[in-house]
Parts: sequence; C-alpha cells; structure tokens
Amino acid sequence: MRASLLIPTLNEGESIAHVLRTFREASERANTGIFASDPVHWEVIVIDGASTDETVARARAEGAQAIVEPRKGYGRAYLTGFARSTGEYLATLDGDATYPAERVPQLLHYLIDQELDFLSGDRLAELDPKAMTMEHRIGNGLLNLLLRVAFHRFLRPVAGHSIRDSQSGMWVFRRRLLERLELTQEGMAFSEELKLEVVIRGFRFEEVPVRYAERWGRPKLSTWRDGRRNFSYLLTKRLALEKELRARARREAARAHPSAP
Ligand SMILES: Nc1nc2c(ncn2[C@@H]2O[C@H](COP(=O)(O)OP(=O)(O)OP(=O)(O)O)[C@@H](O)[C@H]2O)c(=O)[nH]1
Ligand SMILES: [Mg+2]
Repeated sequence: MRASLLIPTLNEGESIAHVLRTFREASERANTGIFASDPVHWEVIVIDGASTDETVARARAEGAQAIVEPRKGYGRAYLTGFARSTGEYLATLDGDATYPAERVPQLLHYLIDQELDFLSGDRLAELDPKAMTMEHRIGNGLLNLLLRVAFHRFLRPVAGHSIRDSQSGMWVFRRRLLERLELTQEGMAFSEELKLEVVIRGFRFEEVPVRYAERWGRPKLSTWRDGRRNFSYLLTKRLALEKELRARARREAARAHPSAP
C-alpha cells in the first residue's frame, strides 16, 4: 500500500529532522506490527516555502523529498503537495513538532479499519494550555463557534453536529476525495475549507483527540491577520452556499411545475 506524508515548512530547521525521525521510527514499527500483512510504502514530502534556514537540507538528509514552493501560503503549499504526491492515502502535519508524528500510522490504520474518508486530529480535547497562546485559544474558540452556528445544517451527519477543532492541521484521508473537493484557499483558511468541503460533500469525517505540544522555532502565523481572514472566509463560504442552495431549489421547483411563471 502506498501513502504520502506531506509537511509544509517555513523556516522549521530546528524541528524538521526530529519530526521526520519520529515519523520514520513509528512507520517502521507499524510495518512490522499493525501493517505487517500489507506494509505501507511511505513517500515523505516536505513542501518548503523558500526557507532561509537549514530546513530543506535537513529534510533531505533525513531521506524526505523537499519541494520548494516559493509562492506564499499554507494552503498553497498543500495544493502543490497534493498535486506532487502519489499515495493512495495522504497524511499531513506541521514541521514545528507540535503534532504527534508517531501517531500517523495508527491513524491511517484506524481510517482504513473504520472505512472512514477523512480523519482530523482534535487538539482541543486534551489541550495542554502551554501549547497554545491565550490569543490562539480565543481565536480558535471564536472560529469554531462561528463554524458551528453558520454551518449547523451541513454538520448534522458529523458526531456532535460540529467540527470541534476547525483549525487543526493533522489529517489522514483518501486521495480520491480530492477530485470532489473545491479547494481555493491559499492561506491559513485552507484548513477549515478542507474540512468543510469534506463534510458538505457527504464524506465520512471523524475527529480523533491528539496531543498538541508547544511549537519549536518562531511562529509563522499572524494571529489577528490570519484570524480575520479565516473569519471572513467562513462568512463568504456560507453566503455562497446559501446562493447555491436557493438556485438548486428554484431549478427543482421549475422541474416540478414547468408551467409556473
Ligand atoms: N510552505 C509553506 N509553509 C508554511 C507557510 N506558512 C506556514 N507554513 C508551515 O505550515 C505549518 C503551519 O504553520 P504554523 O506557523 O505552525 O501555524 P499554526 O500551527 O497555526 O501556529 P503555531 O501555533 O504558531 O504553530 C508549519 O510547518 C509552517 O512552517 C508558507 O507560506 N509556506
Ligand atoms: Mg504549528
């Protein structure tokens, strides 16, 4: 079985080798354990936003492929990474050692075993308050609340009728989903767009609690700028969906009563 691990990086030279090593050890263990009957051949791709530190050299020294994507943005990096990867299954996490890289094989196993389409790590279920600044916790809380209120009718099939951690960047999913998703966001709003698209299009989505640790290296996120953009993305997406639903309802009504004005 073939799978791809994708990691976007921007100056994560301090942590990238640690993340890649942690993942490699776990995947080797899993290939003689839970995946012994069908070992996973992992393609590991770092999508680097033209870092000025040692990120690319360190990633390559650990045996990862490193693609340089000079166009800015977290979402841009993933769009490029998705297009360049070949695995039947895709997994993602940050390069800053915040997500538990050692859990990727186990999450893949769970996705396959439970016949799910998309798994997302939920950082908030067991959050160590040191791992996220107060601003990030407030921002995440507000974005999750807006998402729950604005999209509640689309979230009915999801456990708890909500996405608990809309901003999480640790996912494991089936590549075939990508053909059906409309992904437009090149910045941080990519994370919520991806999850919403998965749910709205009716795929089987589940969140699993994951440990989230304090990041290594300097933050790349601009709390207020990215928070504002994510907020306005959610509102724009909701209005666009409303228009689409109304147009569909009009088309259906016209089909049912062809002579009506
Ligand atoms: N290629 C690329 N990677 C990026 C870009 N911006 C951020 N990243 C990487 O994307 C991942 C997520 O960004 P972070 O800065 O960790 O964002 P965050 O996890 O929301 O915020 P923190 O809590 O500060 O970690 C990290 O591995 C970054 O290095 C970019 O413009 N291009
Ligand atoms: Mg991070």
